This record gives sequence, C-alpha cells and structure tokens, in this order.
Amino acid sequence: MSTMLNRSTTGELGPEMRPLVDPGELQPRIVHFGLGAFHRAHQAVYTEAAAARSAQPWGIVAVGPRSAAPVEAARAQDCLFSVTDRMPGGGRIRVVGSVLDALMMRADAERIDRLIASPEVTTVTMTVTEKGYSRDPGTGLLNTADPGVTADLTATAVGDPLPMRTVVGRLTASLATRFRASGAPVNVISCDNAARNGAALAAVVRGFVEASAWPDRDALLDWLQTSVAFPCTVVDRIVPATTPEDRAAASKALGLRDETPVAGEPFRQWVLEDRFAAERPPWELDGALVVPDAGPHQLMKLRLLNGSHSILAYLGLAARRDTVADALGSDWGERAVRRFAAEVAATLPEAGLDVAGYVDALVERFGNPAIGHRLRQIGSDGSLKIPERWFPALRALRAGGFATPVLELALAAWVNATRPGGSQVFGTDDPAAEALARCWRGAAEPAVVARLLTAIGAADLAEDAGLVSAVADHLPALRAGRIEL
Ligand code: CS2
Repeated sequence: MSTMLNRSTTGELGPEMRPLVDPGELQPRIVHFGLGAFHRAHQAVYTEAAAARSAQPWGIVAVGPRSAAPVEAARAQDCLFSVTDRMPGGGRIRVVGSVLDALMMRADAERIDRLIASPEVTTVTMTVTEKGYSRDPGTGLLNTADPGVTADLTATAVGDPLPMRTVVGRLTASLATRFRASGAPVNVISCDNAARNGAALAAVVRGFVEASAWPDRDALLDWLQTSVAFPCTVVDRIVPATTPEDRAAASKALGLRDETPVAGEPFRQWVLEDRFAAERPPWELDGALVVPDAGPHQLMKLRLLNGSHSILAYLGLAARRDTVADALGSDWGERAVRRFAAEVAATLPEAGLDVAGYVDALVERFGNPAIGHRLRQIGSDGSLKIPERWFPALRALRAGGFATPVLELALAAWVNATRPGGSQVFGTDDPAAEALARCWRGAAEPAVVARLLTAIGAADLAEDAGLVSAVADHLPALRAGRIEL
C-alpha cells in the first residue's frame, strides 16, 4: 500500500475512521514531552474529543526527547495516526487529529522554547516514563550527579537556554524563558506512573532552578510557586509498543499506509487534581475526572494495576511466558494477581474505593487476548518502577507487622531477572543494568539481594534481614522456572 495517511488523504478514509477535528483549524496550545504510544492513545484522544465537543482549538505539539526516528515518522504523515481499540473478537480503528507537529528536543530547542514561552500555550503535559524525571532513587529529588543534569546546570551559567539534554533541563529552561517574557501562568501536567506525580515533577523543576546559575532564580522560584500548577494525575490505558504487525493491520484497515499507529485496550481513564493555573482543554467532555484529590485513585492504580503488572512480568519471564495474557492464563497467573492485590490492599486509604471490583476488572483486562502486551516491556526499567509500585506497600506492611509473602516472591522474581546475561537475563533492560550486574559479582545470594536493594535506593529494606533471607530462599525455584505460590 503506497498512499500515505496525511492531511491531504484523510478524505479517502471511511467516515467513521476520520479524525473528529480538522487539524488545520487547531492551534498549538499544548506542548507535550514524549511522543510514545501511550500519549497518542491517551491524552491525544481526550484532547481531540475535548476540542471537537467544545469547538475550542486545542492542538498539541509533541516533543520527542531522544531518538529522531519517531519524530520523523510522525512528521512524514503530518502527525496523523490511527488508534485501534483491541478487544476479543475484533477491533475499532480511527484516525486522531489533535497532534499538530512533532519536534526533537535538542535539534528544535529554539522552537520549543518559543512555544513554551508563548502565552497561547497554557498547558505542558508529559509522558517521559520514570527515567525522564532525573530523580535520585533514594530521595526522589533531582539527581544533580546525573551527567545530563550536570551538563544542563552548567549550561545555565552561560545564559543560553537552548543546549539542554534532559527533559527536566529543557522544561525548566523554557519555563524560565516564559517567566522572563510574559510570566503568564501555565499548567505543567505529569502523566507518568508515579505517586504524587505532579509534586514529583514540581520538586525536580524547583531543584533544577535552585541548583542553576541563573541570577533571577529566587524570583523564578516565587513565580513557580504562584503561577505554575503541577496537578497530580492518574493515567490508565494498556497500550503495548507498536509492532510491525500492528502497522500492517492498521494500514490494511484504513486503506492508507500508517507507519505510526497505536493499539490498546478499549478502557481508558484519566483523573486530574483540580488545581490549574491557566486554561486547559475541557477533558471532562471525554470522561476525564477532575477531582479535589487524585491520591486515593493514584495509589490504587499504581499499587494494584502497575504493581501486579510487574509481578506478572517477572514471574512470567521466569516461567518463560511471553505476554501478560499468557502469564494470566498459566495455572498461577490469576492467583498471583489476586493474592498480590489482597496483600497490598491493606495499605490503600479508606476512601470509598471499590477494591474488589477493581481487581476483578484487572483480571479481565489482563486476560484480553487481543492485546499482546510483552512481559519484557513491562519488566524493563525495573530499578525505577518497583520502588514506586511495590516498596511503599512493602514498607507499610512490614512496619505494621504484617506478613508479606507475595511481595517477597515478587521481589525475588525481580532479583532473578536482574541476573546478568545479555543486558539482563530475560532481555529486559534497565538504565541501571551495569550497577545491577555488579551486585551479582562475588557474593552469595542473600548478599546480592541486599546489594540490589541498596543500589535502587532502598537501603532500609536491605537492612531487613528477614525480608532479605525470605527473598533469597525463593531464588533457586525461580531460577529453575518454577513459580511456587
Ligand atoms: C505497565 C504500564 O509498562 C508498564 O510498566 O505497567 O505501562 C501500564 O500498562 C499502564 O500504566 C496502564 O495504564
């Protein structure tokens, strides 16, 4: 198929597949960091519907923080892409028109800076995954020892806002440009899986300003406090990385070549804390929930969905399973999710949450055979994910004197997956892979467990001898591919 999906060919699409908006009528009012599948299947979809239903011209300029390929691929089709809802026995596809342009964080720094400084842009959003926040694993604050952060901080001494390498550096430098240009209020919205993600983002931005050489940093800190909102959010939709088969299937269904399709489950949820400093799209028109406190939803999602995703990933990899649905279909899969959730649920706030209903829905969502969500994808970046997903519950339970058998097994499965071999033993990858591999050198298994915990910022858990030995006891069975649960 040679005709490409782009603005001049959308007329060839069946009416039910056309974008809800004409991108030519939208304006760049949102800058988004992170061009991945999740953003396009989530915030881009909500924003398109909000623009269509309100007749307000909310358009997104998306910034690719790292590689050029996704940005070039998006531009080659005028940033149009299809979203397929995958469900057992079929799917539904349509093209989304809310992304207007794609830019590269370093090569297009000047345009990004101008956009974020312009008062027409009222909202910055981001999906840059845990590693995009440059946090110190122990403190959660900006990791000023990170070489990218160090280089960006050095750049603040020369007064040129453009050479930034990290997302935090780029975002903060452009917010500083906005402050100096008009000082117009702005929303900066984290859409990543972290507890109190807005506060986490605010902390690294403030940390960057504090460590910068900018002479006006005190005034900038005041402005951040009064005029920039960092609401916390919960984002949810299972969207696996796009495969070549997805590209072929989308192109066939559309009748136009789409090199950047996304496919995910039909379910999606977005909860935002009602704390904005400037105008933003009326995402409620597409079902987003705007609430006084996103905390309880966030803990439930992070601890139950992401937490059980991670246990399924590491147990499943040990048992040589490939996808979430495969793992769930094993004789231990559903039990792992339900027992994990039962253990962790005791740490959730009493806020009228329907935990039982949530867990039933999870089992159904994870079992969706049409999704093909690779365990390796979920298992990657474990050193950053499990401290968010498992450790707060593990700490709370142990401090309260509760038994933690499922979390111990989960941790053992992660330890098992960090064994060196290729990058990591199951082909998952981790920004800390080298440091993790060093933990395995010349030590007996209980010592390896303690070293690994320390390496990912959990020295307190490493000192919990009962925990460490319980984790180490599971390793031989896991190594042999046996799941004992
Ligand atoms: C997953 C998440 O890759 C992962 O680690 O747990 O991406 C998960 O699919 C989403 O958070 C669902 O909303």
